[in-house]
Amino acid sequence: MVYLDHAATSYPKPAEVTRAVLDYLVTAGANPGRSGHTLSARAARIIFEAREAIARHLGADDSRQMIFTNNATTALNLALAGMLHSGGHVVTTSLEHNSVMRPLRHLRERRGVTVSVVRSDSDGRIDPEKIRAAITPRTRLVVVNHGSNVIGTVAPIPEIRQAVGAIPLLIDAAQTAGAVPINVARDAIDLLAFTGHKALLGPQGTGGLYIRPGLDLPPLTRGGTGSGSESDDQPAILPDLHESGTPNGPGIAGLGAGVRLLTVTGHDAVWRREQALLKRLWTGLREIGGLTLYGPDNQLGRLPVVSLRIGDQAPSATAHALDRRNDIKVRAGLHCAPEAHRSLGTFPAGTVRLAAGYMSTDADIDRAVAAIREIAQEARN
Ligand code: ALA
Repeated sequence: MVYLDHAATSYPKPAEVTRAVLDYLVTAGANPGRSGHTLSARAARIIFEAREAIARHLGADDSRQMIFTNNATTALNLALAGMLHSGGHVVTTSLEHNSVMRPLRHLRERRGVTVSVVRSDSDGRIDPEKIRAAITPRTRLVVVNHGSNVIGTVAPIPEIRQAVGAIPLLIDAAQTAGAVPINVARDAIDLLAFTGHKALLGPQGTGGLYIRPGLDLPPLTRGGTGSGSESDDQPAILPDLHESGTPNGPGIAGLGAGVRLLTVTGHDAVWRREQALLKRLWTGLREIGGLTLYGPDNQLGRLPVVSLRIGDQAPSATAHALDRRNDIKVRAGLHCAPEAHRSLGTFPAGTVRLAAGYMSTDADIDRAVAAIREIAQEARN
């Protein structure tokens, strides 16, 4: 089996991650931060250590600024609803996932938020100057996808930060946290949403939001936190303000193990490996006749995520053939990012997406290239 669907979720998880989930369930499965007993304290300790690990990995000075959520979608909803709760104008890009587009549509209809969508070029690149030009005196937030889940292009965060000036900047790092070096302090990022189950190698049902110190963000949910229980006011301290209800302890334990593994490996080593995988994949695919590859024709600075089409074959038919004949797992269609496909000119059928991950092997790439070559040859005959 060849798994090239890492942009949807990384698989399989490293042994360290599965072991940490199991360890938590077996040795610390009490409710963290609620009961005072030793088992509860052990669970709380594991969650604290995971929070510290992710804060260090993403460059946050204080781990209390790192809020755990169920996924990147919840983190994005929290950030968008909080920043735009009393209306205003938001600038975003055509590369955004529905986890940004749908909450923004809701906020437009229910809160009168106005939305400017800066379109990428046909290679999926965003011009920071176009973002600057879209800002108005009413702009409350700029939301930018860090790495495209459709074609892997990576947005130039420092240039975008400079272009937006003092306007708060929300980065959707669903595809990049764990894959592309990120430093929220150095890049002056105000809010950064991430998922735990992709390049950070953690279990599904994990993710989070980094919130810049001093940024006032009302919570999306309110409830029990194990702190300040005498009051029916939500505690104002972080992370409690945004973390009501029992957390996903086993998942967060696994996420902590995934992040620690990446930290030991090193940001640069992970990024170099992903670049090597991309180069191998792109170089192999571009030799195949009858194939359309999307995105810039170079292998620099992109995630190992490649979108393609074989002639006029339906992307779903190609993905089905890869799965049934070659046991190769990829994702076809719109990848929950219809505007990105409009920018690429691949709406509504979408593309076939091959998404490698840090743990993909050269042999995985070679088998996928050979299988696509065979399907493309058949399609031509
Ligand atoms: N957003 C994920 C993907 O791109 C699920 O497949």
